[in-house]
Amino acid sequence: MLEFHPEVLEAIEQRRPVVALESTIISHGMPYPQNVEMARAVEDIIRAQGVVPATIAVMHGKFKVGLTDEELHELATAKNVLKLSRRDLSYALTHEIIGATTVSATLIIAEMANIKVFATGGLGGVHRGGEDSLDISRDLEELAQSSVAVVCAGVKAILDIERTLEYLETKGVEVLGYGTEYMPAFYTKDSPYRVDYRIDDVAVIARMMQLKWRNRLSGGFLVANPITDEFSLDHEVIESVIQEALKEAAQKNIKGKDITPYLLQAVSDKTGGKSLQANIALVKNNAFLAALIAKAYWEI
Ligand code: PSU
Ligand code: MN
Repeated sequence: MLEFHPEVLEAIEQRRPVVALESTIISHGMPYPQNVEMARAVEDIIRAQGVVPATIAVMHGKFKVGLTDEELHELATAKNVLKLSRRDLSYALTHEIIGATTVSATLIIAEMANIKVFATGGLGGVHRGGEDSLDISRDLEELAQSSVAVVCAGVKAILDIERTLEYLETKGVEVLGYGTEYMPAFYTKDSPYRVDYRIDDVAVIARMMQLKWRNRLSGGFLVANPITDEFSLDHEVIESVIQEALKEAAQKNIKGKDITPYLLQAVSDKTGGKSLQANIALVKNNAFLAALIAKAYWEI
């Protein structure tokens, strides 16, 4: 079911580094045309490092590993794109509909394609109130099961960061802070919660990946890469915006897989698009770091 873009296939055959990218951030995370501009820019940042980007999605009954420019555009503009996690994959394949992969589904397909590094914006996690709703992103389960390093700007501030870190500990996922001791909070560069290990050197991350997997310790790494100061939003402002958005979502009874896209959109509206700017900047920043990690991993 895997269908490789020729550029990606060539890289895999020649054993050159590849970085996987998710597609829900394109279809559900950002409006058009910023979404497609972001997707193209991110791919170019990776290529500029001599690494091949592979945006992952489900289209025409196939697991796509790398999209053509037309496919990227189709995904960014199509209506009713399905947001996919593990349980949606067979439906999307059977009905040949366009499906955007969340971090969780991207991890599954990246592992099938033997891609070891993956860049995204923010990882899903335990939602606020998750102790009652049981809303815990599938992202955490797949990260625990997939031998892939995910580079993200931490956990979205719309989530319960502390419980997400506890959950990752239970599941055996290393949480590495790139140049930081504290877990970044997506729009803001840190939170009060500590990461397991601060690592300042990509070669060390690559070495940890190699030693973990070579010693049959399967499972993923979370590489938390803080947003840069230039784009980091004020913590107090973003917190009050999130509180408001959460209240509205509860009033409108928005739940399940709709809650994350709803909150991202609401936060963007309430910040006059500032959070969208931050989101774009942090994804680019993560793509760059992921490319460096992929290169360092391939070097050893
Ligand atoms: N981060 C973003 N935009 C997004 C997401 C994350 O900046 O759209 C998406 C990712 O695809 C992630 C998903 O895997 O949200 C998590 O959704 P849920 O909370 O329903 O598991
Ligand atoms: Mn959920």
